[in-house]
Amino acid sequence: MTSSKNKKDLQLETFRAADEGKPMTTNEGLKLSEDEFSLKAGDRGPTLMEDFHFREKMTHFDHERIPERVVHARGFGAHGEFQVYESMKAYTKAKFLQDPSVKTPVFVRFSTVAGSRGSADTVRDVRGFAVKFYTEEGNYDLVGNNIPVFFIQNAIKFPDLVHSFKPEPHNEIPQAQTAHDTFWDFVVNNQETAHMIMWHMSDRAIPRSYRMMEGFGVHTFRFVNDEGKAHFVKFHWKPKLGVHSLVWDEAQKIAGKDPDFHRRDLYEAIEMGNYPEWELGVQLIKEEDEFAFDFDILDPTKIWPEEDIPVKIIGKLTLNRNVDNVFAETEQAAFHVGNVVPGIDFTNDPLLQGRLFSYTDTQLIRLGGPNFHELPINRPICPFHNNQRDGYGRQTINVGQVSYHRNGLANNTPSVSSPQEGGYEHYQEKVEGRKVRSRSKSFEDHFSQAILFWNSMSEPEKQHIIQAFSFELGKVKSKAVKQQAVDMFANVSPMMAAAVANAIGAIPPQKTEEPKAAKISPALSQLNKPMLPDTRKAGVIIGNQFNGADVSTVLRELQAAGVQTVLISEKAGKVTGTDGTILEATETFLTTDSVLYDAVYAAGGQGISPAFEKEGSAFIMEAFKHFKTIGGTHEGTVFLEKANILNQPGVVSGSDMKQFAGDFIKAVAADRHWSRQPV
Ligand code: HDE
Repeated sequence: MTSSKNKKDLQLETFRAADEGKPMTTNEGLKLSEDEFSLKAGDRGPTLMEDFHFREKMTHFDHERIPERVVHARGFGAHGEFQVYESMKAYTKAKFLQDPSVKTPVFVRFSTVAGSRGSADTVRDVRGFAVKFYTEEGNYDLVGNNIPVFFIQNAIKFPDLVHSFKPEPHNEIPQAQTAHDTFWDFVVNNQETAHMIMWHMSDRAIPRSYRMMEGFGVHTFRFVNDEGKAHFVKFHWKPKLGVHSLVWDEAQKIAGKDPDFHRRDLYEAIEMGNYPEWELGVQLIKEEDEFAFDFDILDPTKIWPEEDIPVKIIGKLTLNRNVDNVFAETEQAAFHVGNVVPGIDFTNDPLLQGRLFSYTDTQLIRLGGPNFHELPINRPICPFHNNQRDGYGRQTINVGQVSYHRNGLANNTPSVSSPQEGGYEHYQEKVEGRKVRSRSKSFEDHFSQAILFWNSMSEPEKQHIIQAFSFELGKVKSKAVKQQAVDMFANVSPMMAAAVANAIGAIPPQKTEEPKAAKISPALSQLNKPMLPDTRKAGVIIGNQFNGADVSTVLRELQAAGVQTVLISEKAGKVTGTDGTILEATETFLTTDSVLYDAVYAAGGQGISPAFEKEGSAFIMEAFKHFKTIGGTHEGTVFLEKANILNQPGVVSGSDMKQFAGDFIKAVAADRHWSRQPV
């Protein structure tokens, strides 16, 4: 494994095969003379059993599929590197967090949770954000999500939760959606879900790009330093590009127009050299302050508000290399919350404790046995030695006579290491208690932080939450479930619950008094995150006889600001400007769609046909409806005039090209223009 971007280095790895230009052989290495016809008794006769080549090829094909992940089946990964900004020695002895000059190779897999492997990227769902650090002390996996809390508090409920959101078993409908009866039945009967549901109904569940999502370790972990002193820690990934989302109508349309929208976005960004970056942040709480908060810091349905416990930014993750083979790398990647290094330890969060069992267990069936750690993507970069042997698919040829610990014949090696030599030592937390199956009293408050989340949202974000509830519950058939949901979320905001009740035909809640907004956390609103134009995609509507000099100036300015442009015209190919400038249109209205862009620039052209003009208007109006930046110059301005949107927020026009480009770029950075009025 290497973090290098140099393909030459990669070819040195024995497990990476470049087949191009090589003679074809069987898997046994026999050169083949024919690969199109099976061996038959006569030209028109039956195929012969003797045809070992046919049998090998077909058998391999017949066994090409492995079970998809039971959750997080749909995902996409990339390689990169992580670098710490300053030594974290005071808090943890983890080696990869000590030296700012060290680059640790990483592999990251993003995913949706509910859908099958072939489902669409832009569904309303939580996103997985799993990071494997290949450190010199072994692999460390930070297996997180883009939402900082979870639906349930105890792992034993996980199969129930998952069964409720998967397609219903009697008809296997719906795919990759929570908008159905069983999920909401689970929610109303498990009120600990309240906080997570608020996030799930928010814009966080329909991200614009994997590159524009936060990531969270969710659980409380422990950092332990070399003196054995521990801190509770929560992990955050903060995207350099800010946190951005789609709007729901757009997300649903993209699911049809380009089901691969998120994986394409990540793949293309890396191919173009726009390497996505996230900063790693940690929130730290001293061991002695474990009980200093009005929530239990081990409860995975609670955040630690950033305003109370600041996020200390400690390093940077960069993704800079696409995989060579999605199956071999992304699909075979096996993450495990229990893959830790000295200096990182667990807490008694009952959700985390259950995950420590589940991940290895699931790999055993998915990857077909206990040797999945030998797959190239899962191998540590440091040597590994122990007395484990054999099993399906074993690759390592362990030499020697001895395969047991406490031996004399090999001088009792492989030997264990003391903590000073790098041996992992579990944090010696004192525990005592009765064996019970119960919820801790300190885990009983399900609504305070759901209220905190709601109160921290901006007005447009609140409206989106109401619309999301109305959509999801609107799809629920059971009137009882709908009503229970309205009553449950009246505990968060009676106003919100009443608006939802109104939309879905339920009775408004009896409760009318809004809970007191004791606190808000500005860090929870996406509108308070960085706003940049970088790597946003603008569709440029252009026709023959466009103003060559002016349009070229605009395109240059956009490019310089990092805004990507895609030219859309009547036909794919060359478009000619008034001054002879020739540009290349790569898309037509047949091959692309308004929902696939962050912004539209109507550059126009004197040669635009009435049919093209009609389609261009529809394209622009769709962008307008989705609150996107729209710009027009020259004949393009006519589109905006005709649509009567010229004076609306985020609609830019002008005759000074530099000024226009500057305004357009600013509007793209501001992202969506929520104060726009319908026309
Ligand atoms: Fe997972 N989860 N999970 N999960 N999870 C899996 O492991 C599980 C939870 C997360 O890209 C499975 O290899 C239990 C929280 C990600 O390969 C499985 C519980 C968080 C991924 C599993 C949880 C996650 C998984 C399925 C409740 C955020 C995809 C396939 C106790 C902190 C990793 C697999 C990838 C995958 C179990 C809850 C994140 C079945 C039992 C909370 C990102 O082992």
